[in-house]
Amino acid sequence: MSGNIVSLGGLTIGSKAALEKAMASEGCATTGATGCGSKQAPDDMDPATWAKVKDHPCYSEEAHHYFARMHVAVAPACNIQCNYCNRKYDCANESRPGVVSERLTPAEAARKVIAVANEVPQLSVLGIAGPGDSCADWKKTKETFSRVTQDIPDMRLCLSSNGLALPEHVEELVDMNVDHVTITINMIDPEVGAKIYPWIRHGGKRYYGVEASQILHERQMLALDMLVARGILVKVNSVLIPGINDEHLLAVNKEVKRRGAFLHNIMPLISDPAHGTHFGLTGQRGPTAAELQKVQEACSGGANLMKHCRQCRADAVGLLGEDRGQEFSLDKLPEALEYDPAGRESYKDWVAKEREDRRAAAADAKAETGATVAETAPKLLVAVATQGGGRINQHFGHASEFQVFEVDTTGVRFAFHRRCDNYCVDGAGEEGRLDRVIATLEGIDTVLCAKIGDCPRETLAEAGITVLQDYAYDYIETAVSAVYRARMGLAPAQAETA
Ligand code: CLF
Ligand code: SF4
Repeated sequence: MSGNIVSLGGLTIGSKAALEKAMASEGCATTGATGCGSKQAPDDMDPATWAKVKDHPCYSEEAHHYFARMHVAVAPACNIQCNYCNRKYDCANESRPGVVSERLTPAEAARKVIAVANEVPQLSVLGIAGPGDSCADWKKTKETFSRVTQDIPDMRLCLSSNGLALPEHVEELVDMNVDHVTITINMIDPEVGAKIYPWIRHGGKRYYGVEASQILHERQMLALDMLVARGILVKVNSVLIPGINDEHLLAVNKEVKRRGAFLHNIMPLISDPAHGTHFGLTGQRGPTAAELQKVQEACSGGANLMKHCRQCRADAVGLLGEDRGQEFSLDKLPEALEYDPAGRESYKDWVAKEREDRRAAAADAKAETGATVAETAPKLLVAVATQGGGRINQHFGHASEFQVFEVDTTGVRFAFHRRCDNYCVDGAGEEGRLDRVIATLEGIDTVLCAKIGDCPRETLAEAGITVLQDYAYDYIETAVSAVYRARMGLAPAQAETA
């Protein structure tokens, strides 16, 4: 168990006091001092790549425990039609459809970014991810990025695009120091594409069917090649559409790996008639969790897979899985705002130290597990309630998602997340919700949380799920390893107290 017990639960809005308290407990200065802890790359990554991903919550699973992103919806126009999109709602490339976003001018967006940066020290990335296409509405995207970097030079810029207009803007992206670009690539075969894209608009002309998808495919591959050649990290998003591209995504994975994509994020189609999309209205369903997992397993060994995507809204604010956009709607922002860098700078230094400590703890736990457990020991799935920081720091009843880790003799790995309605409402548990949480946790052996009451713990035990609060505020990897050793009978089990 780690000796450094710090909860990041309070490190959110109005949190400078909490930040100082957390950092003081780590023995760090609170005034933005540098050099507090190691900033070295992990063993399996070169330092240049690490410098780009270490504070990007989407490009590094580890970083998503510490850093937040925000999206601004500034570019509503689009140059293609996807059968899963209705632009009255959000862009389904990077966001959950079904909720209308607040559209912003570039000046409004820049003001909002300052407001969030002053209140959320975890903020590291500004993304433009719909509704619409960031490159089809290029002037607004470019103006937003240049306004923000004038105010906050260290803000990482990230954009998402369908790729059609992307090749025209690669040089400007390089000039603006954009080093993360996502292209949504759902096919490399235009016959498959024709089932996803009814039309595109390119060079002032509209194209339909297979011809449209052929052009889109060529432009996507060109964009990918150009970005990789310029050293920009490319994440490829693919929407998994059962019966249309499920088997085909293996070929997509191989091709984007061959061309140098950094990550491949296979996302489930979200389809509902209420969204008014072609797929929603014609009954095209999304994949089950098992179908998604099957495709991801088929792709293992190819391009690195992103598994911690939360399919964020186009106006999302906060850590992945968190949605704090409503706290920063335009009507709540002051007219004049000045950026104060102190909170973000101090936080970055604190994370560097915390990260080094967590890594050392995880390595110790891995060594201990590998040394003591038989080679044939089975795999376990352990769900954790966390508010970030890589620690078990959330009460069971407050969790609206659980991060699930798989553990075996080779170590602890993030596997997937499961969402649910939180069990506690206004301080009291709701029976109906507990049933749904239990259904959400199907297949999970153990849940780790900071606190749980007797009643829900016993109900979960009857459903075959052990809940432990003994590892409250420990690092996730350390705790999951300890649970594993206990389950395998090779270490003393923790008492299951409530
Ligand atoms: Fe936004 Fe996308 Fe940049 Fe991340 S989201 S533009 S790369 S900063 Fe991240 Fe959200 Fe998944 Fe996107 S979790 S939907 S992958
Ligand atoms: Fe909709 Fe995005 Fe597709 Fe354009 S690229 S049609 S905004 S999902």
